[in-house]
Amino acid sequence: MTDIKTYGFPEELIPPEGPALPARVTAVFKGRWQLITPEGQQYATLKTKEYIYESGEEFPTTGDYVLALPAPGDWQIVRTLPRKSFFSRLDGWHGTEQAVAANMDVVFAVQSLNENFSLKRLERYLTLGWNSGARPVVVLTKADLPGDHGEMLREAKAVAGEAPVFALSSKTGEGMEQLAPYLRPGTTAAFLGSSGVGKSSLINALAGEEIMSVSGVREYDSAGRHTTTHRQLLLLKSGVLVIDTPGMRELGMWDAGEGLSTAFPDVERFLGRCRFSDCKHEREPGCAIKAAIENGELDPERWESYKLLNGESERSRRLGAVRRKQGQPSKALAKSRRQERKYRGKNFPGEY
Ligand SMILES: Nc1nc2c(ncn2[C@@H]2O[C@H](COP(=O)(O)OP(=O)(O)OP(=O)(O)O)[C@@H](O)[C@H]2O)c(=O)[nH]1
Ligand SMILES: [Zn+2]
Repeated sequence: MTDIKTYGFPEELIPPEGPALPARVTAVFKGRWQLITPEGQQYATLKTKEYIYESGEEFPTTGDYVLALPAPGDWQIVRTLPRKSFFSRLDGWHGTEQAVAANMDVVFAVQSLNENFSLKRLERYLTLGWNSGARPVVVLTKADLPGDHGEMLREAKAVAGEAPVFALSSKTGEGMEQLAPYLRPGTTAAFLGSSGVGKSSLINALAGEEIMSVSGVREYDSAGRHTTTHRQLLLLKSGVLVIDTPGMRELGMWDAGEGLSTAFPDVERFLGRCRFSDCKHEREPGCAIKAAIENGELDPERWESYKLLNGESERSRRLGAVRRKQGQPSKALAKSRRQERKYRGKNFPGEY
């Protein structure tokens, strides 16, 4: 018997009785889902009636809590339970939103304290983090490298807003203890950051063992053989769950609306205050944004970042709308998205 609560499964989502059992998606392959269930690891497919014919159920992704019917071979997934948070990318071909990771509690926006340090990138990860519904935490890695990191730390804090900022080193372990409050057993964590900032090293440091390589997850079966069908959701010895899916590296600013407002409260407070409601904030008289920049109330750099990310978000939304017009079902999607937003407000018991 596996206690799936150790995999983060919230108590209140566990169905009172069968036949379907609660499970969490640990990896997604082509048409096949890897699950952790009360009966250990299982593989499953989607039950056609629920997912295709009635087409109301959102396709499960890594991290999803699902209900599945046990079977001698592949199990059958019958329900995707409401998501607490999720990352999605725009499926450019179908014009639909595709979830790539679900039910993260905390999202680490990772940057390194070297020449790759970029506030613009940090703002992007923070926006994605807030928009996912999880709690973003900024991690500045490689604090062991020589140099005065005070200025970078201050700059990061200035753009992070409500998100905490920590400098640490996976190599020496300095500063790692600051993450403890965000990494209680049963917590699901995801990591955003460009290649080389030290995400894998950080995960290894948290795991206390080498589970990640630069090329991705290294996992071995009980006989010590390398397994190719690796997990994308890992349970660390500490009880923390780590999500690392290929799709997370392709996140765009798809529908970043809510995340932008949370990541840029300093910009948002001037929006909607211009004389003309369709103000482009360029040369119009009575522009509140321009006035705020001129009198020093709004940092022009922040405005530039906001414009860039907002523009990206609008473009992908428009692309999605066009594609949907060409005959893609979107009602169910919009509905489930609304339900999820509602559900998100609720914290799981025992959570910070
Ligand atoms: N000095 C120092 N080097 C580090 C630290 N963390 C990671 N590195 C080095 O930075 C390089 C990249 O680290 P990775 O952990 O592979 O980075 P990543 O973000 O996972 O990169 P991708 O797998 O390409 O996404 C490696 O050479 C690490 O040894 C640290 O805390 N201090
Ligand atoms: Zn304006």
